[in-house]
Formats: sequence, C-alpha cells, structure tokens
Amino acid sequence: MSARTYRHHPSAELLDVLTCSDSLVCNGHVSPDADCLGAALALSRAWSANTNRDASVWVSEGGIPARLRFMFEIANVRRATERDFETSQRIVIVDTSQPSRADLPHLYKPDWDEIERIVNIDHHFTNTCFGQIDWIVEDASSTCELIYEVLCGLQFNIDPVTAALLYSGIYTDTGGFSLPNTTANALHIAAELTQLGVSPSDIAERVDRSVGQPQFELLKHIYQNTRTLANGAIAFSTIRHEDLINSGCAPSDIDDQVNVPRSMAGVAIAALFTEVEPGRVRINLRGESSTEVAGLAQRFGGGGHRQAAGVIFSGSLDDAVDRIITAAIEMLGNQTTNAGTGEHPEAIESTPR
Ligand SMILES: [Mn+2]
Repeated sequence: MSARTYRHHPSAELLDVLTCSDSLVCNGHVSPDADCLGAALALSRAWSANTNRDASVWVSEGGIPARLRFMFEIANVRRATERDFETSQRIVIVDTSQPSRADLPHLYKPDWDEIERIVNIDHHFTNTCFGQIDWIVEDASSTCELIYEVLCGLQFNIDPVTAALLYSGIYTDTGGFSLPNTTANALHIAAELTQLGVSPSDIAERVDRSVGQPQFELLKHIYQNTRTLANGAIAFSTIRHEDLINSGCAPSDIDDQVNVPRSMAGVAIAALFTEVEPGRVRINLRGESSTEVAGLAQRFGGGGHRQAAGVIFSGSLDDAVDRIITAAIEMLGNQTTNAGTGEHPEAIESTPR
C-alpha cells in the first residue's frame, strides 16, 4: 500500500500531554450524539486500557438518547462525577464548538480564559479554540475520525469495542456514509476499524434499525406535521411538548428525526422544531444540495456545521416557526436572486481559529 498521505496528524504537543497525564475526564456537548459519545467513550476506554490510569466520561443525567445507550453499555468506562472535574489532570472536551455548548456538571464553572487543563478536539468550523490545546480539523468527517488518529498516534492497541464506538460516530455523522463529509479518509478509517473487529451491519442495526415504540410514535407526529413551502425547497415539521411527552419520549430522544422532512425530493432546507419545554424550542436545521444553514442558525444564536446546525429558541413554538421559516425563505430568495451573479448569497462568518 502506498504512503498514507490522507491522514490528519495530531500535534506532538497533544500526544505528549495525553501521554503524560495522570488522569482524564472526557466530555462532549449537551444533547450528545453518537459522534460525541463515541469520541469521549473511545478515548477514555482506550486510554485507561493502554496506560492503566484513570479516565472517566461525563454525561449529564438523562442526556443519552435511548438508541445510543448501548454505547455506554459496551464501553464499560467509569461515569465521571462532579469531583472528577476538580481532580483530573486534564479535561478533554470533544465535538463541542464553544464553552456554552459543553455538557458540564451544574456546579462546575470553569474560568474559560485561564483554564489550563482543557484539551479541545473537534471538527466544527465555528470552534472558538477554548482549550489550552486545541485540535480542530474542519474537514474531518467526525470527531471520532480525529480520536482514531490520536489513538494511532499514541500507538495504542484499539480493541473491537473501542473500534465500534469510533465507527458509530463516523457512521452517524456522515449520515451512514451518505453526506458531503463522507471523505475517502472517513471510508479508509471505517475500513480499518472494520478490520479491527467492527461489524458494520451490527452498528447500523443498533443506530438505525432499532427504533423503540415511543420513538416510533414520535415519528408518526413528525410525518403528520411535515409541511413544505417555497415550492418544496423548505420542508419542516413540529413537535409540541405535549406530543413529545405523550409519546413517551424525552427531549434527549430528538436526534436525527429532521431526516423525515429532509428526505423529500427537492428540499434545500429541512427543519425540525421541538418544543422541549413550554417556552423553549430546539430547532434542527439541515441543508441539502450545497445549501448552507450555519448562517441561518447563527442569526438566532445557534451554530453547528455548514449543512447541519441547530438553535435553541426562547419563545413559543409558533413564534420559532414564524421567525426561522421567514428567515429561511428570505435566505433562499437571496440565493435565487444572486444565482446569476456568481456571488455567495449568505456569507457565513466563521469564528477566527
Ligand atoms: Mn460531530
């Protein structure tokens, strides 16, 4: 095989810091997804197995979506307590673009300007580089892809469970190897993880083909409430708080259901509005056909990736729909107007790196 030039390489400083640490606590963002869980769990599991030192993973109570609980179960890593944030030598925050998105213990209030223990590993282009050591690779498919490179850089043994955790993150963040971030690198690493013992069909079954009854009931509402606008270029659905609760789901079960409105032909912008509690609406936004939604999310205080972003909106469900859909229509209108001029319709302001 020829030289592997496609890989992302973690810095010697990052590898050094991880090698020399006595203890780690790993955490990700609020409303964790499989990439964030997989990255934190795989790093923690591999690090403690290979160094015989203590590592733990923090996820706030009730934060894990039902379909992803298997990841914690197979990882078999110690769940962190609030005290770990005081005592661990390093806090490794993965897949999290900014401090306000970090899933941290309620009582733990770091001083982000002076923090010297934070290691920040991520692939969001909006990452604010809040760690003492930051490794941000915008064109990585997922944070799990980066953690794989870290484990290889540390020359750690990667067991089949660690490989499965990493594969789950790459698989889901690429939409089952179907989204524009499905790079050759992501596929190469997925193949290597498969050689290390992952069963791709097993992972797909666990994350895609294992919808529980409550989640299935919720999907019925999402299909039922899906509406299209702008000649089908915008598709969105809504979940009222009452319907969320009556279905038996928790807010943490809202994960990739925005794929329902997104799945229709001709959709450029898909949105799912979930009233997670009265007066608080979570909006998942997705862009298709190279439409970017990060700028739209940023206008409402949210963020994310160029084509997959989110917003937490304070106000009623109707108000959220009204304001964000109006902005989306406007944005698409501008795109059409500018189409002939070659100008970019909505310049996305990226946070300086
Ligand atoms: Mn991710």
